[in-house]
Amino acid sequence: MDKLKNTFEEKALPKAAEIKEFIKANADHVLGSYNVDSVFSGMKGMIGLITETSLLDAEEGIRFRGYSIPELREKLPRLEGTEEALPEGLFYLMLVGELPTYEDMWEVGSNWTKRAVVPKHVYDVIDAFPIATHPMTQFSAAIMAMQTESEFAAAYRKGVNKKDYWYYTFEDSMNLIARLPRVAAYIYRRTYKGGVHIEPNPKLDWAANFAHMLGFGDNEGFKELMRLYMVIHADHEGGNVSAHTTHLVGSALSDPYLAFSAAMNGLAGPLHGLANQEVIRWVLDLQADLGGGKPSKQQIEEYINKTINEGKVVPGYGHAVLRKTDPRFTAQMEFAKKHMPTDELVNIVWDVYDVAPTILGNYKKIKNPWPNVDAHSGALLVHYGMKEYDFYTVLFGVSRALGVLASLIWDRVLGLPLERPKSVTIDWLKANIAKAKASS
Ligand code: CMX
Repeated sequence: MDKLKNTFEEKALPKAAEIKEFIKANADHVLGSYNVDSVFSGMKGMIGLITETSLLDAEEGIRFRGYSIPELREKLPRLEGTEEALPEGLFYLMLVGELPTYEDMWEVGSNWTKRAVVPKHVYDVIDAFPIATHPMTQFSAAIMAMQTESEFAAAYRKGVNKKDYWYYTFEDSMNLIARLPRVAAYIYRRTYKGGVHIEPNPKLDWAANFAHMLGFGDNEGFKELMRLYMVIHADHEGGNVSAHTTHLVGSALSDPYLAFSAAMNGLAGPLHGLANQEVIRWVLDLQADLGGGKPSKQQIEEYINKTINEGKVVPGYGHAVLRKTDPRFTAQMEFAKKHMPTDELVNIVWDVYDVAPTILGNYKKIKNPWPNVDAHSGALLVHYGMKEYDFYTVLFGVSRALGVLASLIWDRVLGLPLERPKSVTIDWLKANIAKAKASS
């Protein structure tokens, strides 16, 4: 068994036993109450999930196993001569629950390098799509094509004991994470670079190797950006669409490939991960509207109002949980201030940030007028030459695998059950309310 799997087993199995005792002892503890509005608000704020890897606070933002993004950027191990923490270390932290040593982080990386072999038929499936197919559609289908490799599905078919589910979920999750950069880079090079592909470089860390396979191997700035990008997009507790979908589909004991592909279909929605491409499209449309150049703050204000008056959303702003500037936005802003402070597109993003919260705040229905993670990421990518914005959500997806698959392994260790919330009809609701009123 590999070192990470051993470490995980040592930590997770006693923890699972402890949690079972905790559930038994506290089963009657009331957590909250909900009303008709909660049911019609997409279940926002209703506690219904357990996710160990991260926790989101509306004011402060995300904490991964208790560590905020600035703390992670300081405490997670990094390579000599570089400044950004490596996603390998974040994965270790989310899975094991403790900060990794440099060696722990390194072991995760070499483990993924060994597993990063994509079967040929996966490339054939991608190549069967018309070239103009959206990269997220190609990505989701490629993950489905990899399902032929599922060790969980094979073990289940042979009748594996449920106490060993986690073992095979771990194998599938590690294989998937190892292979996703290769698949994503293949889609990028096929779609935008004439099908000229670049072999992996096993000497590089996971994010830098991804940058290399995308075609940015000579660009140290882009490699640093990929390290940061892969860390900050990895997890956002359990209720967001991609994390929740992984958990929900996985709860039917669908294997990690089936669950993660489904999650990517949710990430491909414009209210979730697709917002990162929509932000750049929105800024370019704004510039085109004005005949090019850098818009003034007043022109940005007018364009925000125009967008809302046309019944559309301003992409990159608002959040279902957050009520302040997303620290993932701030981390990218700090990166940009260091590496590209005079970039025009980056400066437009900052000008939007200067004016949008006040204008959006004037629309009383908008609960959060502040920027989310997607408001900044595209401008950084454009700076380094990745201008094909339809591809951006695939980058988000590769990173998101780290958090949601670490969580899926925990789901199987904890033996979490099939998810099956109750639904009712509106007639049922009316009758229920009428009955309550009659008896009061
Ligand atoms: N622009 C215009 N209107 C917005 C808005 C925005 N950025 N954010 C919210 N609103 C509107 C909603 O569309 C909704 O309008 P209706 O009542 O007419 O339907 C109203 O304000 C209330 O919405 P809310 O309670 O504030 O926000 P929700 O929790 O329903 O939705 C989110 C959250 C992110 C989908 C929403 O803010 C939005 O659409 N933002 C733009 C898209 C975006 O950036 N998504 C990425 C989120 C981060 C991620 O998952 O990657």
